[in-house]
Amino acid sequence: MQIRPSDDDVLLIIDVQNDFCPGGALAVDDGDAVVPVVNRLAEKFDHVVLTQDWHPSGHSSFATSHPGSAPFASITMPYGQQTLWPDHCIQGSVGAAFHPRLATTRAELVIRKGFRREIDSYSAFYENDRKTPTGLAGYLRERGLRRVFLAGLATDYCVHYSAVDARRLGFDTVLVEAGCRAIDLSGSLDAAWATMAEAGVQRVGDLG
Ligand code: VGL
Ligand code: ZN
Repeated sequence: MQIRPSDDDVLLIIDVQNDFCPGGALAVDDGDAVVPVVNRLAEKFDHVVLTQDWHPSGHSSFATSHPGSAPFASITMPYGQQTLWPDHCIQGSVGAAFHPRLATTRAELVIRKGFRREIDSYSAFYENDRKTPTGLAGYLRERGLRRVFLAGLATDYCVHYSAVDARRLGFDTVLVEAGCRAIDLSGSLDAAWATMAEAGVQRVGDLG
């Protein structure tokens, strides 16, 4: 599919960080394969925004913060269900840094998320209560950006939540599959595709 990004399009690159790449604390299979793809995509856009998962140590999404709970278990938090993860993307750590080959220089904005100990934030737009904004929607609107293209890690978590919220906020939303890889925890990828389709997220293989 050929899409010609216009000057009110933005590429939102989600969480291309060392901990989500092979060898990292929460490695996504083949996660580093997205790096050349998103670098190529970024060349096509006038506007590029990056997100960075950015947790304090002892974050409430870490299994280690819940004695007796294992990584990848699900628990009930005041804001709803939360999957527990291995400790990852600790503020200032090498794991939280962008992949060394990610081209970051053209990014206009880096939005950090998950920095409050008591709540996780998968989406670039809202924390996991789905109510507390990160400020990204206001930024995009004030800049006149209307259509959001997404790529990055992981398809079924942070990319998925960001895409659904972008639609909910009224942005045209396109997910570029070649630039994404998934965690796929007990059917999470199929569920994510279904939820995104229902929300009106457009899915394209790549941008020609
Ligand atoms: C992510 C789980 C925990 C992601 C971040 O970037 O998809 N997944 N934190
Ligand atoms: Zn995280």
